[in-house]
Formats: sequence, structure tokens, C-alpha cells
Amino acid sequence: MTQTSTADMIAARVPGYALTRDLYCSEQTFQDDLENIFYREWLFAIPSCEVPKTGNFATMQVGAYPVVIVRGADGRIRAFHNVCRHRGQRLCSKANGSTPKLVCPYHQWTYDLDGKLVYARDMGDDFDASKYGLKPVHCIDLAGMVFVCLAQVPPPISDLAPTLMRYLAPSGLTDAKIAFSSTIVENGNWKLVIENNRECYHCGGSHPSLCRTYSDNPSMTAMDGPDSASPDILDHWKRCEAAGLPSRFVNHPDMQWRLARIPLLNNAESYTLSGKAAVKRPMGTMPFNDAGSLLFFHYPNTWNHFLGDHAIVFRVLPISPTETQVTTNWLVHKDAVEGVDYDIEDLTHVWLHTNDEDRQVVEENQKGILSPAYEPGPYSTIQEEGVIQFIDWYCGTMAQRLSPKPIAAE
Ligand code: 3BY
Ligand code: FES
Ligand code: FE
Repeated sequence: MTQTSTADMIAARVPGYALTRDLYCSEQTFQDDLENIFYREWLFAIPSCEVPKTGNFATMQVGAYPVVIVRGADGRIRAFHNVCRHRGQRLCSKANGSTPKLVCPYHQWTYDLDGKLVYARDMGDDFDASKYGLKPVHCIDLAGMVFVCLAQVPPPISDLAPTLMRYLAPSGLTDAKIAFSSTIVENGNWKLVIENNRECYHCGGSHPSLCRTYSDNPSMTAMDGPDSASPDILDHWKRCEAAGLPSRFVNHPDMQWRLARIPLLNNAESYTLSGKAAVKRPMGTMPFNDAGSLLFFHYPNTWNHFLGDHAIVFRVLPISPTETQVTTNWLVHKDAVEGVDYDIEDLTHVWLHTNDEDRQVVEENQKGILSPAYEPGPYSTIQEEGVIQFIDWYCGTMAQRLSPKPIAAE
């Protein structure tokens, strides 16, 4: 029996409905997702404060590609394929580290932090080291969020870059440090992880601690534009923008990304059980403590919350059709002192629980979808507009990239 292609399954999908089982869990669609989305789009990699000093590095695995991100002697952050140019050893195996040069553990070929090969023992007189520098990966630091792209020619980032930098500037990500980091594996397809994040239909039933401060009003996660917001959000934007904080809803025309600053419930300052700030030392230049949360998502792999006292950045990487890695970093001002300015348990409680609650719903969702009895059901246009937008973006992008290229006219 021949398998229906991903392109055919996408062509046959019913808009406004969840995807079919194979689009969520077949090996073939997983490979198509890697090749057409994850190997082609800009991906959120790390907050720049994960590599604050020369020689600091971080690694990540994007499908089949190991990548290393390193800060050079010139202060610039670069990304490379984490693969030695000798016989292909993975260069850095640790998630994070610090090194004056990148030394291959196999035969010690040694690369400068800018990727140049500077030492290779006994390779003979005619060996030309300049031909064996590390292969670069496109890398850009946007006001403290580092994105990478594996494509030869990346899609334009110019539509996002100036807006994101303007919105992020008051959050002070460039003067931050990582207070806490968590990496979990969710046993569900990456699209189920993103779908779940794009709605708050499930929040009341799943997130008791988040719901103390985060409104599950659907207009928080999906807005059709700056004028569709409710009066309280419009008031919030007015107040924030008058104080110099970019806040209004702004999005990419096809909804690949969106920024908006939303108020928290009851003028809460942060995602804590009490609603009070978790960190005494504020981040950036927030004019008041109840500026709410700046929400930023970028498909396919990140959503984020930037608050007055801390920021939480999320990275999603697919591992297999039914496994997804989710990394969460809690950022605070770089001079904030643990135990004095903040307590880790207070800072991380709500989102560690929220992540675990989301993991459970994603895993149960995946289990149900694996049943032969599964049939895609309709999304709520009131509650799940954000999911509809994500799935439309995914299907539109895939359809365009998987479609047979027109044959030149004879
Ligand atoms: O992190 C988020 O942006 C989403 C919004 C709704 C559910 N989740 C909390
Ligand atoms: Fe790296 Fe040999 S594989 S030095
Ligand atoms: Fe959730």
C-alpha cells in the first residue's frame, strides 16, 4: 500500500479542523516538517545571556543537525555546524561550556572561536587549513534573543528584526542572566506542543497556578489586529505606550509571529502565586511594575513572556514524530542575587507547574490521536483562533514548499 504524501494530506485537510493522525505522527511527515520547516526557518536558539563571555558556548540539535553557538573574542555570537572538518566528530558534546578554542575530542583539530582551523597535527606540508574552517550556520542576535537558520538562503528576518528589537529593548535582555533552566521531553508531536500553547481553552481546566495571574480570555492569545482588543487591553496599551513601552499588537501578515503586551489579572506584577514580583531588582527600564507581560511567539519554535521583573523564554525542538524537547529559561537582571533579590522556588513555581501540566495534556492528546478511532474535530473559533492561525500557517507553508515545481514551458 503506498502512503499518501504529506502534500496530498495537506491538500485534503478540512480548514478549521485538527489535522489527521498521519500529519501529526507519521515518520514521513516528520521528515517533511524537518526539511521544509525546521531546516528552512529562523529558529530561536538561546538568549544571548546564555553565552555572556568570550568562549562561552551552547549546543542544540535541530533534527539531524548538531549546532554550536559560541561568543567570539570580538564579542560576536556565531553559530556553526557542530561537526569537525577532519572525520566528522561532533565537536562539543555538552549542552553548555566555556573554552578558549574549539578542540575536537577525537584528534584535537583546533578551531578559533570564529570557526577558523588553527591547528591540525601531522597533516603534511600541502595541507591547506584555510579550507577546513567550521561550516557556519546563519545566526542573528535580536536584542538578546539569538536565532539561527540552517538554510543556505534564510527567509527574510528584516520584517521581524526592527520590531522585535524595539519591543524587547525596555526588557533589558542584554543585561540579564539565566536564573534557572529546564529542559523536558514531551511525548507528543511538535505541532501539538505549539497548538496547545496557542489557546487558553484548556487553561481553566489545567493551570490553577497560572490562572491566578494570567487571564484565559481568548483575546489574549489571538487578536485579529490592534483594534480587535477589548477595552481593558486598549487602556493598558495606552498607558504603557504613553510611558514609552511599545505594547500594541503587531504581527507578521501570515501570523508567523506576533507581539503584544497584555495586562495580568488584578494588576499582578508577575507570574507568582502571590502576584507580586519574584525579583526585587527589576529588568530593563520598565516604567511601572504592573506593565504585564509582553507576549512574543515565532513559528515554528518559540513563545515568550517578558515581565517587569523577569523573562521566560521557551524553545521547542522536534526529536521524533511523537517526542519534542521544550527548553525554558528564566532570565533576571544580571546583578540580581539569588537568595537576596529572588528565591528560585518563587520565581519558577508557576511555569514549572504550567509546563508540566501542558506536557500532560500534550501527551494525552498524542495518545488519543494515535488511536485508529481518532477523527479530527473542529476548533472553536471563539477560543482557538490562535490554533487555527498556526495550523493555517503550517499548512500554507508546507503546501507551498511541497508543491511540485512548475516545469518550464517548452
Ligand atoms: O504561554 C502562552 O502564551 C500561552 C497562552 C495561553 C496558554 N499559554 C499560557
Ligand atoms: Fe576531529 Fe579527527 S574528527 S580531529
Ligand atoms: Fe497550557
